[in-house]
Amino acid sequence: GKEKWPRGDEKAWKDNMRDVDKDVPAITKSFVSHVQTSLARQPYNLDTLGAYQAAALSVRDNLLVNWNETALQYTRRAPKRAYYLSLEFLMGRTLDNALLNLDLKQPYAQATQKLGFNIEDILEKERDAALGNGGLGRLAACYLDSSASQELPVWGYGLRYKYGIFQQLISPEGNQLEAPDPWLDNQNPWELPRLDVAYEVRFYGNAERVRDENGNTTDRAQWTGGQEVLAVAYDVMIPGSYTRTTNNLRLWESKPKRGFDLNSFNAGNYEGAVESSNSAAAITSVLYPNDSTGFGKELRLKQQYFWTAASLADILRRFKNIGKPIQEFPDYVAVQLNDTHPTLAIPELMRILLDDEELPWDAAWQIVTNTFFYTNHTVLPEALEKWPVPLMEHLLPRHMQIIYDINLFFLQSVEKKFPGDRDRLGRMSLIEEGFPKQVRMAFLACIGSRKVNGVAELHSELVKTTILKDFVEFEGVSKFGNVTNGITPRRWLDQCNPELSALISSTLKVDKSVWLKDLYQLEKLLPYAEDAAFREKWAAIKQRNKERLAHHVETTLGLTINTHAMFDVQIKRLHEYKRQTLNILGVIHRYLTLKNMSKEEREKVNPRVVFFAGKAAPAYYIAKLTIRLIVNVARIINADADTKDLLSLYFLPDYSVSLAEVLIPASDISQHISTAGTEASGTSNMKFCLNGGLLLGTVDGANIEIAEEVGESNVFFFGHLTPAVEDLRYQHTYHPVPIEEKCPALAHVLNQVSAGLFGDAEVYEPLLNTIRQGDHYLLSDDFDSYIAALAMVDEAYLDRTEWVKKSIRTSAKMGKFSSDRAINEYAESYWNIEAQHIS
Ligand code: Z2T
Repeated sequence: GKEKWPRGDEKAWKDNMRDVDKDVPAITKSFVSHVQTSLARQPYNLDTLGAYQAAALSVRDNLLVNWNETALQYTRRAPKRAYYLSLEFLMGRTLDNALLNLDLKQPYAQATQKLGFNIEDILEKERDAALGNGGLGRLAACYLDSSASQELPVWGYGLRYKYGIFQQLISPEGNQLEAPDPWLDNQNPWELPRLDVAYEVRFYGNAERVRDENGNTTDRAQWTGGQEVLAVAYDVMIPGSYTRTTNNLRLWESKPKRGFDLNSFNAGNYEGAVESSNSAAAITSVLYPNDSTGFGKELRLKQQYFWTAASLADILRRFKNIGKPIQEFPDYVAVQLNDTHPTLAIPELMRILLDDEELPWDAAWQIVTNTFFYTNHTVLPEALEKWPVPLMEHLLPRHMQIIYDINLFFLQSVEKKFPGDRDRLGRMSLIEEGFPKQVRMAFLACIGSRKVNGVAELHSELVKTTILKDFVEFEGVSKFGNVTNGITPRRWLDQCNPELSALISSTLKVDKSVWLKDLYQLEKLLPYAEDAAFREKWAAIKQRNKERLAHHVETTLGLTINTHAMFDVQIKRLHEYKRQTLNILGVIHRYLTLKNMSKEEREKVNPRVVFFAGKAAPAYYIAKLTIRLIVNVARIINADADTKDLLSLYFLPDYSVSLAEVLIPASDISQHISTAGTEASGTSNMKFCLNGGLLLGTVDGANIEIAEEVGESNVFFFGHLTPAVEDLRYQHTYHPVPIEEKCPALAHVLNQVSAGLFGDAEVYEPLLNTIRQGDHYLLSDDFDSYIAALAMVDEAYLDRTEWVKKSIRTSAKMGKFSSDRAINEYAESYWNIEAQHIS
């Protein structure tokens, strides 16, 4: 009450402050006003895209009211905050999600109806924000939704790529082609440029050690020269579900510090001056399209430093506004590192504390190791980031010094605990020997963090027993934990499957806001599995979702799909470890079996439609060959009059979040069939199950925990277990058995492909040879049990009543997989932050 009003007449301000629109008249007014002024258009020429823009601007106004209030209350209360640093945020579309989270979908539908537009048509006009590759980026997006919904003071920090994940085109031969994703072309109403929030970020130059009065070097240095680039903030509002809390996702854009280089300009070198501007802008121009395959070069490292430096500067500035001593930094700030991509934040905070704040080394290290938390997302060796020392020395000379210092002190402490163990020192060093030497980013992230976690139980065990085994022995096991991934039930049920959402609410006799924010409530559906009338409604919704998907495919690709068949779906990034190849070889096996059947035998077969979707990293040759094989198998099978009513196959191009929202609710069975121990968690498995799809999978990642929840009788498991994998690979290498002997069924399928049954006989040889020789992902070991599992799925589908019961039971037991549960685990066990109710 005693607060001094900032400026002018308080009443004049407060009487004119906008509130959130709640009723149809207010929404109608706001929509029309945006058409008239913000868009400068008139009713007679307003198309659906214009209507989308007006609706988006109007919803944005509402979000801004809450977003400003949230920021204000956080600033006043100064609670400890958490920051989620992720190079990827795979947000998808925003409008529908915002309308649902604000509980304004109905009034917006009514207002736009009255003005001559259908809300669903409006929603379809929005482009996906696809600033991510797959699971890791979508996880970050789910965590933002859950943080806001749980009223937690969490901000995301990322990059504002001009081009998100590439658009996938499929050539007539079945090759993947990549086109740029110009997602910003129609303007983006969901971002607020903050030209006032900008930081300078340095690259290259020289780092001089500061010397003490005796001329000895100290822990401090001065970093000067090189190139300075400007980081400019763009803010994206993140509304919580059924709360005022609206958090922030801050994305950085790179800009040249000056529009042109004056010296070059004066020297008549106009082109050179413009070029230096271009190289600064290039930093945030494109998302690197690698998921858990290799990683990028110099520009990628530049992206990583640009983003971590700007984010830390911003976090530090916010901390300093509280006016507390720097030693208390970890009491106000927790930073979650989403994989090793932001690991440079560790030496960067050291640099700030040593060189700018002038803290002694130990005090700085104490702060750093209480601030950061590291999440690992893969144990595949080829995906573990390592940066060449010469590149680091050139681009970030001061950080390379600091990394050497961290390594020195660290290895000294290892030597103290394990005297004389040279092998161990070599294994644990942050620097891997070789030509060139490389910095092991996972090790740096591990020793610089308070805690390290994996993303599902099995994966977290593998982190402790494989890649970070020595670190567990050295630091103790309590530093290493697990937070099983989750998904937001708002987008992945309420938004993508509105009919199922409505059935759940009416059955539980509660408003959806209750179970959407306490997903364990779904367990109350269990008794209804025994209720025939309920089962019928449940099954009818699945059927309508299948028809919705078929309609989508019909209108976008002109293909007609049999909606009475079982829908079998595998949608994820293309990767050898995910074994789309196992699936397509299984489809061929099914096709050959059908071809050999008599007419009478065929009549007993249950029709199946197989869907694939997913992108391959542009340089991943084998993954691209798999796409080509799928497309060409589809071409042959879908045209075969003998079998096409019983088996058909579709590769849907350009997989995206919004395509997933149509595919997932339509699936009867989905496939999650990675070689045991390779898929860290998987999150689409959770999405399918939440929508009442059954799961066919290996004993891997979060599949295991899904089975624990729903019971093994409700999932279809097959394949070797993780402990067998190492032995099997050893056998493949040292005692290879010809595939004809080991797995005749698979050998036959491979031979048919080689013989040209699907055209291009020689084209597929490199792909087939990965199985014939080495077979690193164990297709020949798992093929027979995979085929047996598919047969069990067929068998189970024949008893439709029992199938629907399984479907209901699966969905009912998905409570654990809400990202609300996951984010609360991070908040309580890692970050030590508390919910802030925004009044
Ligand atoms: C990614 O999406 C994942 C792991 C990565 O390792 C990189 C990317 Cl881009 C560096 C995935 C995992 O493969 C998947 O199992 C997991 O569910 C997901 O991250 C989220 O944790």
